[in-house]
Amino acid sequence: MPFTIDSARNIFPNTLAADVVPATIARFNQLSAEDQLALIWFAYLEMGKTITVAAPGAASMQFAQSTMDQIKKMDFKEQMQVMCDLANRADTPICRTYGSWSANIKLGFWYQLGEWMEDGTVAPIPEGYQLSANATAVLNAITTLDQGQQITVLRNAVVDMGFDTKGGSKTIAEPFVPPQEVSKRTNVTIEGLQNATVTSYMNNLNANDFDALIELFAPDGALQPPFQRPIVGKEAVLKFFREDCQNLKLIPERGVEEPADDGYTQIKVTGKVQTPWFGASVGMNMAWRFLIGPDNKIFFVAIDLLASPKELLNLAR
Ligand code: ECH
Ligand code: GLY
Ligand code: GLY
Repeated sequence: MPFTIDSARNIFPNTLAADVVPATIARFNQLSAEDQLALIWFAYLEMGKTITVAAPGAASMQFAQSTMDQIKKMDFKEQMQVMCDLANRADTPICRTYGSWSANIKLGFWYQLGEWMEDGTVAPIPEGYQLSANATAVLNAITTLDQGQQITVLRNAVVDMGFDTKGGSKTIAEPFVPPQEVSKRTNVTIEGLQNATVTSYMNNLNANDFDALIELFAPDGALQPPFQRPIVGKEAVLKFFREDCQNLKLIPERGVEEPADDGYTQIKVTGKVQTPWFGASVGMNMAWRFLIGPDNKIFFVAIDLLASPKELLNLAR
């Protein structure tokens, strides 16, 4: 039976992903806009005690500048309205502009607003604001997660805000970064695995060499980011790499390779991933599940955020 994208999604079914992340987001989405903003504010302050944004310049903000200038000029009431509109996903011009930004630009926008909320340029969360009982429960749930899961909840909350024009218009993403010079590249080693396609995948992604990276994929190949549907086809995957995958650091640790049906090979790798936002201070526990065709091209790869560090040792089928 030949593989389909749907059947490929089920390789290594014992992999335990951090389903607590989408579950928490679902509970978060039930809250009022005011509670959502205050909850993130409190969560962000709490997390700030142990981790800090390493690279606020992880996003280049020139595309958000005019929106941020616009917000800066508003009075507190209007500013709070804009923030609530974003949380409510209202159909307003600012929410539409926000909806057209890549994930990193959305994160950089809120990073800037957070600074301004702190220094009094933008309306703060009212002093003594009382979270509802449900919001308090969600905040408590977030504090029990590991750091990689916490930053994923925050990222997903931010990415979901604003008004999504449903792929109508082009995404506004950061400028292209040139791939790293070949002489400066690092090479990963993966305990228990020697597979040239997988090693090149890791090395090219670490070097921002997306043109070389995409050539490892089959024309109808797919990539499934954590908690998302697969992105299918080389063109769409390349767009995703360019818009959302700059300056990541993949640190694979161990892997296993075994034959699958029809001359395919299935490979599972576990290890850490760092985002440019937090650098080495947050290592996310991840798995990659590859299905590679007889032509050695990637037919499918799923990237999962793992439920616990114990899962790093789980290479069972
Ligand atoms: C304030 C209060 C009002 C409301 C808001 C506020 C601001 C919040 C801010 C939040 C900032 C959050 C940040 C989160 C960053 C998270 C980044 C993550 C990155 C994960 C990347 C991964 C990559 C995996 C991949 C691999 C591949 O092999 C293929 C590609 C890919 C406080 C003002 C909102 C400022 C900065 C979680 C896992 C490994 C799939 C990409
Ligand atoms: N959180 C992984 C991604 O969608 O980029
Ligand atoms: N997915 C890119 C980043 O947030 O680091």
